Amino acid sequence: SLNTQRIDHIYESPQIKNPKFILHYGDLTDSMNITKIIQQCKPDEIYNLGAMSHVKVSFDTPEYTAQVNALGTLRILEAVKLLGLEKKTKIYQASTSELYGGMSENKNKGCYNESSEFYPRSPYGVAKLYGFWITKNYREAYNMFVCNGILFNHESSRRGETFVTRKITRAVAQIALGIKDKIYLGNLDAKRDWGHAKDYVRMMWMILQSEHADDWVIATGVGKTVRDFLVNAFLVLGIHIKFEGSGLDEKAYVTHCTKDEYKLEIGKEVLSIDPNYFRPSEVDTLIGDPTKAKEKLGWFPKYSFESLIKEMVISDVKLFKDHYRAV
Ligand code: G4F
Repeated sequence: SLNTQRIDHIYESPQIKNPKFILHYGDLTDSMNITKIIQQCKPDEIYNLGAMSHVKVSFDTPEYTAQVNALGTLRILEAVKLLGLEKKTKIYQASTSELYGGMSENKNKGCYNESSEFYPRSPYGVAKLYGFWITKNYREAYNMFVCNGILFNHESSRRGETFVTRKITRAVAQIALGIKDKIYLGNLDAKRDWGHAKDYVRMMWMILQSEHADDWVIATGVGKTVRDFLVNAFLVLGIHIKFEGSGLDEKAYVTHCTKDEYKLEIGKEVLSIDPNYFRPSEVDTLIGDPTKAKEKLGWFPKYSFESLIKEMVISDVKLFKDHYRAV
């Protein structure tokens, strides 16, 4: 991707003498390309965050998802081994809470740790399951320092616009500024454990600095619904809403506004349900238990659910204000 806007402030061109940050063209579906980059760089650490990461989209592109998320992981592991870098290069594999699948049959009933059973419910989750096990297998078979971080949902103002948190914070900012009428969402009752990406990325680094290679759950331990997220996002701007109706006919309306800057009409409809956003097999509840990370690595998240939402909404309000000022 040539979209570098999130890293332009730290990017140094290779023309600079001794640049600290260099970009390479890479593609996880291309073994030779991956092997060549690893051969050139001989890295101390690899963080494999590359994925087709949208769960809903994976139902439309299951084969591509497997190529990238499952075999892409194998390509990195095998390249490191083939190049004889097993003792030098540590690898972090971005595993995911989607491995658990949130099935009520699962004995952990929605609160998962490193010993919980896996039951992925999407092509994305199934492909990531291969990534998890092949990473563990290379650790056991070849004694490589390779680790899985089983990350629950992690968000920030840089989150992709089609994931539900950012979709909500962008829409709330647009509705409050009068740019958009309402938001369309799918399952409002899905429950997730949402943390801040900054906290989780710090933990990724800590995982590779730990004494032994292992697998780690990274989560806050707090579960909230999509509905909670929407209510809290409007509240950041002093907009109170109430829900009426049920199923596909559920709506949300403005009840009152407490900030002069964001006065919406009382009774304004701000949410409708769109069945297109439901998944063929939904993961209802995913809440993580990060006890091991806290006890063994001393990791604690610094952000709360509320502070995460506040940061995202304020950032999106600024984004749209700046945009409309510029045009
Ligand atoms: O924001 P989401 O699309 O994230 P999801 O599916 O939980 O996956 C994210 O987190 C995983 C765990 O860390 C990662 F592995 C994965 O790569 C990705 O980053 O959806 C969250 C929930 C779902 O239950 C979904 O059904 O929100 C529900 N939802 C309701 N309405 C919606 C919408 N999701 C999206 N994207 N768009 C909606 O309109």
